[in-house]
Amino acid sequence: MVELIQFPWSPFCIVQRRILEFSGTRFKIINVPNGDRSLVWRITRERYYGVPTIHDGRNVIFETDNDSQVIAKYLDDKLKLGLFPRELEGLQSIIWRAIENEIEDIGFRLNDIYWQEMVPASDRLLFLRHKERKFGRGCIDQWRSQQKSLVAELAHRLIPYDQMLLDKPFLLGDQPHFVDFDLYGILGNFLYSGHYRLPAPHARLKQWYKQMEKTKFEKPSREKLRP
Ligand SMILES: N[C@@H](CCC(=O)N[C@@H](CS)C(=O)NCC(=O)O)C(=O)O
Repeated sequence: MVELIQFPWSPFCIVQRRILEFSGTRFKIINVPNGDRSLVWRITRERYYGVPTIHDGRNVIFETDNDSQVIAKYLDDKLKLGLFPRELEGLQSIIWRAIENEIEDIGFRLNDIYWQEMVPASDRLLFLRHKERKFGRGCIDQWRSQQKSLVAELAHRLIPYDQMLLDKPFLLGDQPHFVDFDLYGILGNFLYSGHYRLPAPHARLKQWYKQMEKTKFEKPSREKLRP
């Protein structure tokens, strides 16, 4: 069975979790503390410490760089979900880079403001140290003081995604593709604390998000007919 090694509020983990739920396959979630990646370190034979990581029988799958989508492509190939159709090659890469840079960069800061509500006490020291080593001492207080302007900037950066939904239910057509799951995960992280809502003017995006929460994979009808 596929095992997803994660922590629950991680944007990139929410992406893979939703793809697995969407697929209908049975899978197991293994939560690790943000501050203790020893399980990932061990199963990747000391090659990776990030999450998400997938353990599937003899296979251990992890990303190779910031813009790779090794895990999603592995799941797509294994479960035949059609999330990376050939005709969208290139276009999806441009969109997922924008999502994972411009949207994620604000969403995670806004969620991290409420870090004490989600990080267990036993993991708080390492969590804070990790953040402050990466973003500077007092970074979370700084994000808190910028909260209003960060929310406004996020709403602004989401405009093109709302526009993409003007005449179709998903970002690139009538069915969800990888970029839908990517944006869903990144927004799922922003919304994780429960202190935010999607910006009110983005009514289409709100509707799409509701749909993405529950959408289930349907096999193409040709395959259904096969014996
Ligand atoms: N591009 C990677 C990024 C994964 C990533 O940044 N994961 C974070 C958690 S959200 C992580 O584990 N970073 C390494 C660290 O925290 O030390 C992906 O899509 O999986």
